[in-house]
Amino acid sequence: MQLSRDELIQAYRKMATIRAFEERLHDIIATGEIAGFTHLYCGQEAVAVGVCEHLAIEDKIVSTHRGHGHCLAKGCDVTGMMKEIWGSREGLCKGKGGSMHIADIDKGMLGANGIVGAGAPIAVGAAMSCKLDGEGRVAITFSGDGACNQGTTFEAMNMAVVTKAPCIFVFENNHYSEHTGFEYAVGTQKDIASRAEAFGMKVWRADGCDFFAVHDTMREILEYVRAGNGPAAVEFDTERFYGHFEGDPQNYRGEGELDRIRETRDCLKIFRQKVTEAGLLDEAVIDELNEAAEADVDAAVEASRAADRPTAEDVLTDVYVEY
Ligand SMILES: Cc1ncc(C[n+]2csc(CCOP(=O)(O)OP(=O)(O)O)c2C)c(N)n1
Repeated sequence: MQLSRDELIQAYRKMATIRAFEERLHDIIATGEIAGFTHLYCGQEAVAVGVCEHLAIEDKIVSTHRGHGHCLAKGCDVTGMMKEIWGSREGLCKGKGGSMHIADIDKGMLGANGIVGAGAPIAVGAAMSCKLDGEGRVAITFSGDGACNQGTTFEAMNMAVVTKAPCIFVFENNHYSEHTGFEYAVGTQKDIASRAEAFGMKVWRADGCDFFAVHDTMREILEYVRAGNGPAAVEFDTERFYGHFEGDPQNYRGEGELDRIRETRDCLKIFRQKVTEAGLLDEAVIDELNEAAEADVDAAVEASRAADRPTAEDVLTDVYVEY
């Protein structure tokens, strides 16, 4: 299905914002100005945006340790995110979540998560509640090829099938779990989707570097799940441009691998090429969207530098939930 001009612009602007946000983080973290462990999502933008462009605020997502892209795609505020990563009390989670534990319940973003494989069970719980509400809402869990090896993910897939929960398992296969290649670590038929199939789910597979492939695939999956067929799974083949964490020298990459994927598998470049060749958007519009994304990130960085730091008293608040 053809997207409207406004839809194309919105999707590209979100992808460009994620890219600009993370490239800026990459530079700033190298200076030591931001503390904490950070995992960048650059390269995978088409997956987060291609999935989330279909969702309403009432649909839920659960993210991973590599969560900035998912958060921004679901509508989390750019400055609130930057302040959070900066550890400011003005951040989305008052600076207590940091890069790996950002959540924004009002946006249906149930949390990034430092525990690999912890997202899927949370999403199944959210999906069960969507089912009880009966309003056609879904819950989506993003998991990497590493997370698909965790028992929690298997249990969650089984539970989703048994309860017919409207849960979508989005597997982002970026070919590495930390420094271990997925061909080495993922058994069976050397893919992830077949595992979900074995649990009785209908599965899809698509190129995660092509926004349009992701978007079209998700449309089909959402129709299927919202129609009450129970859970579904999809494996997107994607690439990560930076190391596992910021500071990772990536010695495990093949020779020329990073240059090759940046040249041929960059989802922003692929989007640009597709829309300009089809005459849907011209180069100047894409350039303006890149500039607008950079300006948003400039403003977020400036605001984060000036933002309040936590006080000693802040340590004692939000420790326990009161019911
Ligand atoms: C339960 C658990 N085991 C191990 C780790 C350490 N760890 C952090 S990220 C990661 C690899 C995750 O790989 P993948 O799921 O493919 O996601 P990617 O980093 O590729 O996005 C591991 C093993 C952890 N955080 N939690």
